[in-house]
Amino acid sequence: MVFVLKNEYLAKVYADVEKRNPNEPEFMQAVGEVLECLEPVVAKRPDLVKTGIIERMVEPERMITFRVTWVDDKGNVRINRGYRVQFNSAIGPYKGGLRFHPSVNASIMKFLGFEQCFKNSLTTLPMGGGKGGSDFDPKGKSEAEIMRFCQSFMTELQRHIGQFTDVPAGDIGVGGREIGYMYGQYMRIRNEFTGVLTGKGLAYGGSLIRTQATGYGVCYFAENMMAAKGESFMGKTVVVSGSGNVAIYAAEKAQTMGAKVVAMSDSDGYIYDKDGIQVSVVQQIKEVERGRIKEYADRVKGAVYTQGCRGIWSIPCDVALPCATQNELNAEEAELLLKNGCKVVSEGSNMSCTAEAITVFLKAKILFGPSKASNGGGVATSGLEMSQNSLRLSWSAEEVDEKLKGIMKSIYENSYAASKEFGDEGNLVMGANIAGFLKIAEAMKAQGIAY
Ligand code: NDP
Ligand code: 2IT
Repeated sequence: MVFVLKNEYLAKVYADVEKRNPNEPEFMQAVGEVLECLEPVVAKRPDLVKTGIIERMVEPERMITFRVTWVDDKGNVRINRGYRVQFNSAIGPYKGGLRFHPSVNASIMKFLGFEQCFKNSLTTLPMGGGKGGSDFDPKGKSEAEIMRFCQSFMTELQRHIGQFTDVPAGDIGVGGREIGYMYGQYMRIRNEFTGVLTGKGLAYGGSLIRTQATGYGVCYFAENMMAAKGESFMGKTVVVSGSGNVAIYAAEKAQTMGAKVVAMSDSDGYIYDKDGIQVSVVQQIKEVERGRIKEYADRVKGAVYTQGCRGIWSIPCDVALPCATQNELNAEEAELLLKNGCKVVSEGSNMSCTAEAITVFLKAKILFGPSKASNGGGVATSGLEMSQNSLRLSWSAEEVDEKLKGIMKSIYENSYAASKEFGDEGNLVMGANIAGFLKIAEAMKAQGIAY
């Protein structure tokens, strides 16, 4: 265990979770980080200990796994496993993305669902936490195979979700295309037009800015951290890992705010463009052609491609925005970033940094935005999509963007304030965990325990 749990009660909670969830390293990592941050809360709030809030919070309210059967283009019957973890509904309907990636398993679903509760709480909107997905690998599948898989997945998922129960959205491997196919199947089966998914197309209930929201939010959060030190993105060199939905719009926004993004990646390797990445070229390759980042170097003069995605952290930068996947940045890579002058890290992917890497950044006292806080713009805008669906109205891009900016500012301020109140000013890992926790804890306490 890399976490230091001096408090006997918290150490016991951790040990019990570990016993009940063997071989789930990602889930234990997410739980360990939160428990470590809750030490000062436990000291101040014996009422929350007495009512078993923390033990209840680390156990999902419900976890559904199901078989997804589909037929590939050659007529073969294929089987995948589907998941929906409904983690906590104390402050609103379960809300969180769906991930389609071959690495998906119970541990990854539970870490994502657990963290989603705190993130959603921080957004200031009334949303509980959940996550889902499948070990289906979208790579190399035809359009028709993707459609059939999404339909089959929703045939089962539809019985567990609803606009007031559980509202899924996208994540790795699930974007506008997949949401469209799943929404179509939901309507076919249920015969109702309702805001049951977010990230929908604009023609059928989606919100402007939802596509951009996570990446934009990551930059707004970084800008809030920097503004407190009299700094901004202007003139900064930035490295963004990944080249999916979050990475693309983080890169675009960082450039708009005056920075130069010099590197991006996918799971095969990374590109370096000393003149500044042309985001429109990345969009053409990844969003339109669904190709590989390597192709950027074939199209843009002076750009260099290097095989192996982790090498991206060896590129000197002022600001690092990890936007690919969990544990994509370890302690050695964190040291390397610091050595090369990096002063700001804002996590776009969930749990981007290993626990050891976070320790390196916190010790160095650089500006570190933990994903629960820094990437909350995506789900926050999903919340705004839900509001628009309920109102039967659509807000303009400017209206949504202004609300998103305001929410990112609140997330920063509330996290900062909690870090100060609980004795480690500026430690936003602690601040975000505590601020996110307290709102859910108060709700759970008020709602009582079913004897
Ligand atoms: P996409 O599927 O659009 O893009 C994922 C990117 O990360 C791709 O470049 C992909 O490369 C890379 N990647 C995925 N898995 C791995 C891996 N195991 N190792 C190395 N690289 C990998 O997903 P998103 O952009 O939506 O999501 C990225 C991260 O942001 C995830 O952690 C997600 O949970 C988080 N997030 C997403 C939100 C959203 O609204 N979409 C909201 C908040 C957080 P390749 O193509 O080679 O697989
Ligand atoms: O991790 C996340 O916050 C997301 N994938 C977005 C969830 C959502 O419901 O918009």
